[in-house]
Formats: sequence, C-alpha cells, structure tokens
Amino acid sequence: MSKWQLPCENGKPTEYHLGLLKAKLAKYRQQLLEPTGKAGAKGEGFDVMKSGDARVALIGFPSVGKSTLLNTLTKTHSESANYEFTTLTCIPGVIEHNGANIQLLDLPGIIEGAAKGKGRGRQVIAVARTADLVIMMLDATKKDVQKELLTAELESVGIRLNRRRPNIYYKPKKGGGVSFNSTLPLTKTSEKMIQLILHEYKIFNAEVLFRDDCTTEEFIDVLVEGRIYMPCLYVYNKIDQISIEEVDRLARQPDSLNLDYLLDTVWLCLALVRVFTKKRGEPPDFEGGLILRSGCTVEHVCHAIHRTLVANFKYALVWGQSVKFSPQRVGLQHTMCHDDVIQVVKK
Ligand SMILES: Nc1nc2c(ncn2[C@@H]2O[C@H](COP(=O)(O)OP(=O)(O)OP(=O)(O)O)[C@@H](O)[C@H]2O)c(=O)[nH]1
Ligand SMILES: [Mg+2]
Repeated sequence: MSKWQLPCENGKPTEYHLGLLKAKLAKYRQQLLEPTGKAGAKGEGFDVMKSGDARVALIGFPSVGKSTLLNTLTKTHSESANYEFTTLTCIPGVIEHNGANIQLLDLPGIIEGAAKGKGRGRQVIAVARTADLVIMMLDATKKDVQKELLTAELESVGIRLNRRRPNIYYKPKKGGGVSFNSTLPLTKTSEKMIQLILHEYKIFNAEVLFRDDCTTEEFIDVLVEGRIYMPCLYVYNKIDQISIEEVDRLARQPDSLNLDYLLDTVWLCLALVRVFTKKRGEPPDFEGGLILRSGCTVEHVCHAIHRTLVANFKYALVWGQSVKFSPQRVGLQHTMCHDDVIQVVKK
C-alpha cells in the first residue's frame, strides 16, 4: 500500500480511519482559530460595544440586501448600493420591539473561504460568534446553494446553527482510565471509535456517557472547546424579483419568513420575556417593562429591579400566564411568563 492510500477494508477506507481524520481536522482547525496573542490576532472582530437586551448579526453574501434591512428596521442608516462590498465594517442599529432594545449588526458580505480569512470573513465570523441570533440573508433570485455555503463557513469555525448541544456527558479525570457508557444502543459511532479519538487528543482518563445516539462528529464537538450553538433565521430577500411560483416554493420551506412577522420570530428565537412591575395600590408600570430571558424566575426579576431586593424578599404576587389564579402568591423559584405582572412584597 502506498503511503497516500487509506487503510482499507474491502476496498473502502475504514470507518475508524475516517473518524480519526475528522478528529485531527477539528484539532487543527481549533489551533488555527486560537488567537496568536499579537495585535491583529486572527480571531479579532470589529470593535462594537454590546448594547441592549440581545444581539442579532446579519450574515450573507455581498449585495443580498443586509444594509437595506437594517435601514428598514432601525433608525440607523447604513450605506446600501448595487455593488458588492458596500458595507466594509460593522454598523450597529437598534430594533425596538415589545419594549426591548435589540441590537442589529449590519456586517460586510462574506464569501466562500471567509473562515480562512478571505475578504473580511474572519472578523465578520468573530462578531457572529458574539451574537444571540444569526439572521442569514439569502437572495431569492440566486440558488439554494448559498445557504449551504454560508452554513459550511460558519460550521468550519465551530458555529452550529439551529442544533442542540449533543447530549453527551464528558469529564476529563486525573486517573482511572477511560470509562465509557451509553444509556441506549449506539448506531452512529462506537466505543472503539471514541477510545481512538480520545487517544488522538491524548486523553487517557475520562468519563464519557452518551445519553443520545450521537455521531462521531458530535462527540468531537463536545471534546473541542469553543463550540457555539446558535439559533439562525433564514430570510429571503428580493422576492419582488422572482416569479410567484418561486415565491410559493420558498414560502413552503419550513424556515421561510416574511418581514411582517420577522420581528415576532426574532423575539421568539431570542427567547425574550417582558415582565411588568407593580407597586402596591398602583396600576402596573406598562411603560417600563423588564426584559429577561425565557425561563427566568422571580429571583431573576428581583435582581433586575435591585441587587439587594432578594435579601429582603418575603413573597411576590403575580398576575398573568404563569399562574393559575391572578394574583397568586409565589416564591423566588417561580418561573415567569411573557407579559406577566409582578408585585414584590418585602420583609
Ligand atoms: N429588487 C430588490 N432589490 C433590493 C431589495 N433589497 C435590497 N435591494 C437592492 O440590492 C442592492 C444591495 O443592497 P444592500 O443593502 O447594499 O446589500 P448588502 O447585503 O448590505 O451588501 P454589502 O454591504 O455589499 O454586503 C441595493 O441596490 C438595494 O437597493 C429587495 O427586496 N428587492
Ligand atoms: Mg451592506
């Protein structure tokens, strides 16, 4: 066998060899991404202050209409024109929705090879990593392949779009070797494969527990640090340019949107919740709602009101969807719903 050939089983490269190659690839990519420490480090993004309640990044090829969308949704103006690379830096705007300030970032267009540093790709991707949501803008007049290309660019730098973190428990240990377990039969990888990959990473002591039928790639994602799991919305622009049949085809795709409810969908994806506070004997303060994350508890609300409030907390009265009776007396662990009203009673 020449050294350029993969070890074979029945003429096919062995599964284990492929798994190892994937692990090696992930390792080298990771090393490439790590900043070199010097000024102009590879991972550096555009310097834009994070502000507001959440951050949304606009990603797309040049001239798909990213700046036009920013100009439509926010009071900020970003140059838009019919030539490519009109936008050369990161322009932040603010969307006001349901009383929340959502930071929308207009970014330069990215092209194939962006992750390797083509164009301003690296900086754009570094900013995307800091966002809570990515809006991928696609030109309806162009082919569907743009979506795959952009997804591949983001994948190659560890950004996983619309995917859950793999349900694998992994803990490096000081000694005792590798203990491997799974709560169900594994069909997409095997203990031997995992052992080989751990070996490749020079990890000889660890506990691994598969709670789902995950793939080898998903295990590598758990092993390699810095993976980001981010919601992504696909927005098709320039639909005025295509035939009604084509619009119909796009609209039937499960993740297609129109501008009317783009904002509502952004809100849902960001999992934001607005809670109104109320003083005793007064109407709720509908002007100044607090913006929190979905799943927030009364304790989170108290922290958002004042940092000393939890220490003086006796109980709270809540009106709205999170309670059976309005009002209902609840404790610090109670989970709030969107548009609930809360009155905190101090000791
Ligand atoms: N027909 C049509 N043209 C659009 C639409 N949205 C934007 N455009 C035009 O497309 C061109 C590019 O728009 P931009 O907003 O500058 O695109 P961009 O994605 O910000 O481009 P870069 O900054 O170069 O990456 C402009 O001439 C816009 O007027 C749309 O919905 N329909
Ligand atoms: Mg632009």
